[in-house]
Amino acid sequence: MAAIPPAEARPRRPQVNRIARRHGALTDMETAARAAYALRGNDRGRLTVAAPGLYPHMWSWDAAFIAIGLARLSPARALTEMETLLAAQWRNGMVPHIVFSDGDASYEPGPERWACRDLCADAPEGAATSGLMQPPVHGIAIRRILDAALRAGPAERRSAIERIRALWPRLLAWHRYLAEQRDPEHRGLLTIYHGWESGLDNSPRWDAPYAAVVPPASFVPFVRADVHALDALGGGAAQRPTDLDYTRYQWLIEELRQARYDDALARASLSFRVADVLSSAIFAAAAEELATVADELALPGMDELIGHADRFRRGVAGTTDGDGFAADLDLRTGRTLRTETIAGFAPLLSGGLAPAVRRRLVDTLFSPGWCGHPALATALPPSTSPSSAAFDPARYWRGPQWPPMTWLLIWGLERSGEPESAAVLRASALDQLSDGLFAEYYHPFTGEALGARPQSWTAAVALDLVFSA
Ligand code: 9WN
Repeated sequence: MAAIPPAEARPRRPQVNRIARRHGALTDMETAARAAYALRGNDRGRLTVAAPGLYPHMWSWDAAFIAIGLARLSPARALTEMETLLAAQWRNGMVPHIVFSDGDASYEPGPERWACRDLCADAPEGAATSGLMQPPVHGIAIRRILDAALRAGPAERRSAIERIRALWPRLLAWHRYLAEQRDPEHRGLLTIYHGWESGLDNSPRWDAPYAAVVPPASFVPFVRADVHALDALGGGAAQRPTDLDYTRYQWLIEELRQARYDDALARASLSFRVADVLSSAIFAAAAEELATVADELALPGMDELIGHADRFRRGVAGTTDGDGFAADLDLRTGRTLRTETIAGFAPLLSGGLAPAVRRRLVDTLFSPGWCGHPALATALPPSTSPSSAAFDPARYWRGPQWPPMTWLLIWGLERSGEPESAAVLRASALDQLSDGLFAEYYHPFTGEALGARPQSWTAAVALDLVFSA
């Protein structure tokens, strides 16, 4: 039996304002059953749409979280999700941020606006895709699917291992693309060309770089579809990025089209280029997870994956302040972007902090600026700290709580030797999800469900949290 470490070496139990389960809340098993039902409803056969209405297609990092949840029900179906996504991989290795499903033209920008196949020989032949990427959570998903398959019967295990072997060249090509094209200067930080690539689209992280994205007067923005889709749920404009944000998003797509989705041209010409610390931490963690898969299944590329994990772990740690809180970098101006957003906790995913610094970062996570804020309905990290001037409790990534972000932090705390803190967050997360609505995001003070619902990745992380408790 392992020796019990001395008290001072043990992680301290965070002091947070725990709340009892609300009246009428579902039990964990009821939450899981409803989550499975929601995922089934969003399943279109070989892909799960991110959410009906607002997001009727497959999104890259959503698909990874969805696979993590599906692995609890069926490793085989979880692998189908990854296979569909990776079948749409570009020839240069990029995994696109949207894979368009047939028959729904309601989302803007749709395939015609991206025009990837017309503009770039790297775009795939099959499904239409966008021309951006999203955070590389996929390696984490593959590890979780393999773990689930190893707990299953021999036939299911064998089949899952064969399918992971078949996906392996695509997974390696994806990681190589990220390491080579998105970090050509070996900073250990991934470059992104659009806020959408960060997955945290309108986070205050990007306010300064977006201020420099100025569409020409001749640019005519297309009509937004997102606000109308949310109106049906009683949400609408107040919960989404502003029109000014959207015009900038659309203009950046135009700039990318002009660069014909060529990485070298994009790096040289785009008016938005930042090093994204959260995506970089996810990349380090995913590379490490894939390296363990390579090791166990005797697959190629293990040293390369370990090399990427080391490089990006150091890159992320290199952006931190004295308390381990991480920052992004504006590559156009060379300025460090220190914002009070959830991305600051990136090192809890990638590791590499000295234990005392990591402890201070965990203390920050549970402090009144974050999970310990007295007005929170559920003690979970908001996307932006309520003490930040940029905090907006109902607007997209500027304040609400996002269940997949909570999941990532729980996962990161567990793997970085902070299991007690992870357990506290897990209990709060299950409490939030016991409304059974699986909202895209939650109002941190009222606990109100916001955005699209049922959002597939929310249902997926609910399933995983119930079964990993
Ligand atoms: C643009 C699907 C996606 C998530 C992103 C989230 C939102 C899209 C949008 O929805 O982005 O990619 O139209 O707002 O910000 O993280 O992957 O759920």
